[in-house]
Amino acid sequence: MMLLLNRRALPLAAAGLLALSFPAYAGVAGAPQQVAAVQPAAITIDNFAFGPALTVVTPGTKVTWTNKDEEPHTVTSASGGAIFKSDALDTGDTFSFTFDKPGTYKYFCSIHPHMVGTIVVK
Ligand SMILES: [Cu+2]
Repeated sequence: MMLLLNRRALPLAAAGLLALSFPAYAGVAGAPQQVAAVQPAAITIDNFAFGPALTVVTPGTKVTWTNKDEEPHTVTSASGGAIFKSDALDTGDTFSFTFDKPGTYKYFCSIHPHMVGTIVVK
């Protein structure tokens, strides 16, 4: 194993040790090429409702819906062109979509169309 620690690997090992010693620097040492990480967003489906009903995210955000209801639900884009459309999600199932373009994206449950939500990307 020591034979694999060549000149390229040593700085990485040192960076790992630095990250362990100084947790605040862990993100910098772990992903030096990443300028700004976009936080994923989570939406819960429960009691026949999307929560939160309105979610504001920055471009590039991956939004994940989780069905915590006992009923199947879908996440279906109401905007023109059906930008995203999940299958029926059973209890515990998830659906994810990454929103790259700014805009307002309304969606609903195709099984229970009174269930509506909005994603604003800006
Ligand atoms: Cu539903």
